Amino acid sequence: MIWSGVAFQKRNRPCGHGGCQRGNWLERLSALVYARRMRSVLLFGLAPFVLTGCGTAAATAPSQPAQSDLGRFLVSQPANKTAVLKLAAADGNANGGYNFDGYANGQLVFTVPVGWTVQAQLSNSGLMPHSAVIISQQAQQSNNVSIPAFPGAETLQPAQGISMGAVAHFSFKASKSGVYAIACGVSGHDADGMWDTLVVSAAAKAPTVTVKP
Ligand SMILES: [Cu+2]
Repeated sequence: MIWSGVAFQKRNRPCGHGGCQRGNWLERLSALVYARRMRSVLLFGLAPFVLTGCGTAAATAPSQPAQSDLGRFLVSQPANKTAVLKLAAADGNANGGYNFDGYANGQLVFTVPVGWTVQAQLSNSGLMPHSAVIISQQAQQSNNVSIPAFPGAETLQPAQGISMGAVAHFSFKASKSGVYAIACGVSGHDADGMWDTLVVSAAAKAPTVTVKP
């Protein structure tokens, strides 16, 4: 956060005279006042920009995280060309809990460069079991969530899913460019909208995560 960074710098700057180690109360006070003022400026001054930046998604679904928070769902490891996707099943009440990371119906879009390794981590916060399978658009259109688009691109026993509080991992090589669905393999969940989008891109240089407008 910018304001905590400002406060940190103010508090830790060298003061150039003795006695700093024990803390100069006046300096601390001024840093605190400055940090609070900056926070107010940022919170209220930037609020309109933040809101317009989020567009209709923020207006229609205020419980969803802001675009700037999406980074927590993705870790990029460029040195070994690996993208780590964090999929939280039933993350809040969006789409009646049938969501990954609070999004459903393909709205959350992960993009990875073709040839990269994808490591997915699925956690389940919901009462119902959930799973994750990477499927092609054709498979999704024919309601077939049982065949992953890449070898290994599914949690174990996806039709059964993992229970509340459990965590599952899988890893695969995104060897073919295209648009895929990250779908829940438990019967009926994908059809109810429990899927995010995975784009395997020949043009992308680094993995990204965005929200469709
Ligand atoms: Cu599910």
